[in-house]
Amino acid sequence: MRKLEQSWPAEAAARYRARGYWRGETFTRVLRDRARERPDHVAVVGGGARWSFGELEARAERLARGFLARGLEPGDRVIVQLPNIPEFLTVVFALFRARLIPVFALPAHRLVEIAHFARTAQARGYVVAERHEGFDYRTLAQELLGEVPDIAHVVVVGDAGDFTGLEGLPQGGDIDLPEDADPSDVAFLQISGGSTGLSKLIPRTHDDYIYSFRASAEICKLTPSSVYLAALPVAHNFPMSSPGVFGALYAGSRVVLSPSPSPEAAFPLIERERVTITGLVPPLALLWLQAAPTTRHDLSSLEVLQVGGAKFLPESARRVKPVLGCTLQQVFGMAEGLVNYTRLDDPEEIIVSTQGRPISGDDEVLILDDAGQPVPEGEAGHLLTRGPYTIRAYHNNDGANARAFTPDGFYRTGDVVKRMPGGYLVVQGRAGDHINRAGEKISAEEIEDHLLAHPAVFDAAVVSLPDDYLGERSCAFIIPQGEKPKAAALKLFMRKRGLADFKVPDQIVFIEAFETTAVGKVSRKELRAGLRRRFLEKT
Ligand code: J2J
Repeated sequence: MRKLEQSWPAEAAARYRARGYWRGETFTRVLRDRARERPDHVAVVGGGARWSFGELEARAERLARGFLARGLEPGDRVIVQLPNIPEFLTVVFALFRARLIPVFALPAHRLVEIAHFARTAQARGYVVAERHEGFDYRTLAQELLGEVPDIAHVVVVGDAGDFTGLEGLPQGGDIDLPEDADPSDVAFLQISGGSTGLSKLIPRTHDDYIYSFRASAEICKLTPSSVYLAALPVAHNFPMSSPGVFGALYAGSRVVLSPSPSPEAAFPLIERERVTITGLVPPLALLWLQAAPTTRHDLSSLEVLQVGGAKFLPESARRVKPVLGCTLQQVFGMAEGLVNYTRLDDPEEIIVSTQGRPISGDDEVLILDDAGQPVPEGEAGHLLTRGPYTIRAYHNNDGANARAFTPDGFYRTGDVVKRMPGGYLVVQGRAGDHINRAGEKISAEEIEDHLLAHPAVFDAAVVSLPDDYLGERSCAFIIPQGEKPKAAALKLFMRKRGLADFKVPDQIVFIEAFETTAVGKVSRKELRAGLRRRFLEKT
């Protein structure tokens, strides 16, 4: 079996075990335990389905045999690109049961991203839904096979066309399922926000990830009578694990999957299923705050609204309780690990003005100035962290590892934060050049590279601009080559290259030249900062 690496130094691992964070649990055991304890409790609701814990486990087992009978082998990586449908959970638990390694992609990803994940993870399988929001993923699968021939198996949920459907997988009744994973094994690859260049893959182990969502479920006070609504795309780390669908299932709660985070889709589900907790990114929280006062749906079951992924401003945060009648919880997390929460019983001022404090007493947090020295409490600095669920390395990426981790294993988050009394963090901004567009992280560098491939683009610099709705939007400054192209044509060019829609620049500004200094060219970072500053001064 091809094993993936993620390891903590022996001393740290021993400490995390001794302190009860890593309890030797695996995803398969967690589901088995819940299925034994409450086989008939409804675990998953979505589409037309209502599956109990018992049914979820039985379906996952059947599918696990199906994947292996189909020819996938334990250790193989399988890209999972599914929207919020109940099959997401059966597929993922089936992959765990078969010792296959899911690689999570978002429904918004297109050929460029999927091919990159497939190559980097050396994936052999790809599981997609037939279509979602008008997009046909079978076409994408076809294109992927052209680019990455190592993908030997495509499985489609829904009408499979020329591919194999989930229901059409071989029954595999005579296939022996492998022994369960070791808890310290890598369970799956998660996708990084991609602050520089292409997204990196994040190997998470059973031990570390299960700790993060078990502790999150405790912080969020989930019980078997809680109902968690997954409104954001469930493959994202926030709705997956903070506490997300996994934390909810761990606690024996019910998971409800909304096909979209819009009030139109989510409000009726909240009413029908008596949802108690859900999570949103700030722009969606604003939309909900706008829609709630006039909705005909009863939202009174909602006890907690979590907001995270990007900064939620105090003015907006203050409105949550009066408008929605529930407790706000700010969540500042990252797929690499560290997650901070305001606690449900924190004073209102902490809840509205901070992004919370870490999950674990063993989350080590450093806040350093540019010279690497700790800053005093209340002053802004670079956030570095290590702990029982923060990775020590990306998958197969020595260059990124050398940049992102210190020699003693701290992860450089790229975020600039202040530490307040009690260890609460306030996010001030970030050091890197990515754009946080409504919680979707976009690397300026990656977009510039795509723009430069257009024959009419001489040079390009992509920056973030403040945006009332998105928080930040992307703006590409372009020096044309020859005849100036139309902005719409450039955007279409980006889409046709197979780039996720959210990465297509929101705004394009043509300029004649970039600034250089007397000494020569300025760095890309200074260039982007200068362009942003001058643009904002003019408007
Ligand atoms: C400001 N910036 C924030 C916040 C994340 C829970 C919640 C979110 C994520 C996530 C996650 C922020 N205020 N409240 O994985 O489990 C920015 C920071 C951070 C980056 C990570 C989770 N919450 N951010 O958003 O991997 O810049 O994870 O480093 O997508 O989002 O992005 P991502």
